[in-house]
Amino acid sequence: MSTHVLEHNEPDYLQVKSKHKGIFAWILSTDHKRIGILYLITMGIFFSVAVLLGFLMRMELISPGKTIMDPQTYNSLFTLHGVIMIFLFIIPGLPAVFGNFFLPILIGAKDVAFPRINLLSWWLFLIGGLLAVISIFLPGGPVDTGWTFYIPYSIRTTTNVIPALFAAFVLGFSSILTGINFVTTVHRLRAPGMKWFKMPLFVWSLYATGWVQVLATPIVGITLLLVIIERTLGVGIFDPALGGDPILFQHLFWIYSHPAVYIMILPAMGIISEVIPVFARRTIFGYKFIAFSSLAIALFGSLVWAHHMFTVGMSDTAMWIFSLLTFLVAIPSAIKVFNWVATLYKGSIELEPAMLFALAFIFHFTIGGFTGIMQATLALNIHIHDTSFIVAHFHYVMFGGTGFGIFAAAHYWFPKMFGKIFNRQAAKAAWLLIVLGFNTLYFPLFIAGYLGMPRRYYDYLPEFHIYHFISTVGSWILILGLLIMLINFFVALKRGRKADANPWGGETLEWKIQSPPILENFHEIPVVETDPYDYSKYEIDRKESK
Ligand code: HEM
Ligand SMILES: [Cu+2]
Repeated sequence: MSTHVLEHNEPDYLQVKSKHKGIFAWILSTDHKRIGILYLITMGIFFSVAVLLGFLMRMELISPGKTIMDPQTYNSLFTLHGVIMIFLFIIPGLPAVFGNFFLPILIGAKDVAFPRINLLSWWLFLIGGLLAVISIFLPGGPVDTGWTFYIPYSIRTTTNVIPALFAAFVLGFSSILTGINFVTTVHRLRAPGMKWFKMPLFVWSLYATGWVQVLATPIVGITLLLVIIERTLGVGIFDPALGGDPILFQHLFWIYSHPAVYIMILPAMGIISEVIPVFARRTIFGYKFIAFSSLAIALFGSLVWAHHMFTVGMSDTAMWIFSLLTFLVAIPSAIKVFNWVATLYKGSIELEPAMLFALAFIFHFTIGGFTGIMQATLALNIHIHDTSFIVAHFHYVMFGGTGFGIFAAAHYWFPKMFGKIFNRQAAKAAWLLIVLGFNTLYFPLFIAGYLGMPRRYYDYLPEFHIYHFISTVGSWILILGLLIMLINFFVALKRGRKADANPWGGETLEWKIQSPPILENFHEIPVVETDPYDYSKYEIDRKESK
């Protein structure tokens, strides 16, 4: 493999001259790395806005009664917060940013299979995002239906449901195109010797995710269009007043939106599988189990949608089956956790920032997983349905899991992407605040929810005050940590020390090329001979030194 990195003096992808000038060299670029950065910037902005909305909601909830806003505003805020976090941050997050940047590199390719379609997906993402933002300011006011757009309310409300639905529809296209691109890239563009079982696990996870994106997203796209049709033409598909079936909407919605949970979590699991072996200096335990469990999660995870609907009035048989299937999805998820922990066992662990975020991921994901099993239990589900227990659960999975996966990836790959190294002490301090703040923010909501605090409520009874108060204080700590993390990255971009090609001692292909990479990633396409996580030399060293 070519390791004579520094002898060539080609400009890296950040400096490459193209036929376009200035910003156009970016927004018209078909280089997968630049597209990844475009997603990073747009998503970063959307994320900040949604965190701000979350902060405002928490301020409202710090004490009972009206604190800083009226109820209608609160409804719009949780809708926008949800829509932005889900459709503009956590679903596209890992595939679009880190998948775009690293998938081709990890399999030894120069780009994705369809670079122009890749650019088109970013444009659709941007347009969809802007539409969602514009919908806030149109007459009628911001949507207030919740991000799930449940019928019949989303047909009755006079707020701007149609532009918001249309925005989500456009975003769906973007997601489908990314999925098609990744699946094709994995099939067609692997370097010589990169057999299926030599692929890094992040690639496996993106591959499984790609299939879910392609197969599930069209369903929600059509469903959202049907709601628009229902609102404008009143056909009577979903509207009970016209003989339609509101529960049909919920089925169609969750047939996509439950698998979407795996679009969110699988790539994060893939990143954890990259980070752990590197910082434990151990060959990953159970490579094939981890690879296949991604496929199993994608497959079984697509069959469990109605666990969101145990209280709508389904037949007992349906409830039993969906409950059982949901328990089954826990198995491949647990396999991954066991394999990560087994990899850590007797490793020589280095607590670098990326590793710290990965460990926090495992901790939060385990809590999210167990509380998910609680919800899959029919009797318990009836008790905790639509309480803040659910809010705590999905924030543990989505934020504590995928969010932390994004942070792990950001710290792990930052030196490769920008050729700079950040301040590791500051990164660890940020990590500590984020973990503390996160748990202070969301753990009390489990208790409050179990005791009966409903979700999506603007006001509450005095006995819930203490939980909300602690939770709001937690949000301040969390946001402080997020700010430190962000500032640390910006300072590193401006003034960071130059990063080596391989600062963490990784074995996958991205660490064998220069930081930041050149336009076509590799000077010559590598021939792959070793496994992606071959740390046997460290393991032998360790045995000998005993
Ligand atoms: C600083 C960070 C955050 C804060 C303070 C926050 C706070 C909140 C609050 C107070 C609600 C309203 C719950 C309700 O009324 O039922 C909420 C809802 C929601 N949050 Fe967050 N959140 C944060 C981060 C995130 C992240 C990172 C995600 C996604 C990954 C997320 C996803 C959601 C979703 C989807 C809802 C909608 C709940 C619903 O409509 O039922 N949040 N959040
Ligand atoms: Cu689900």
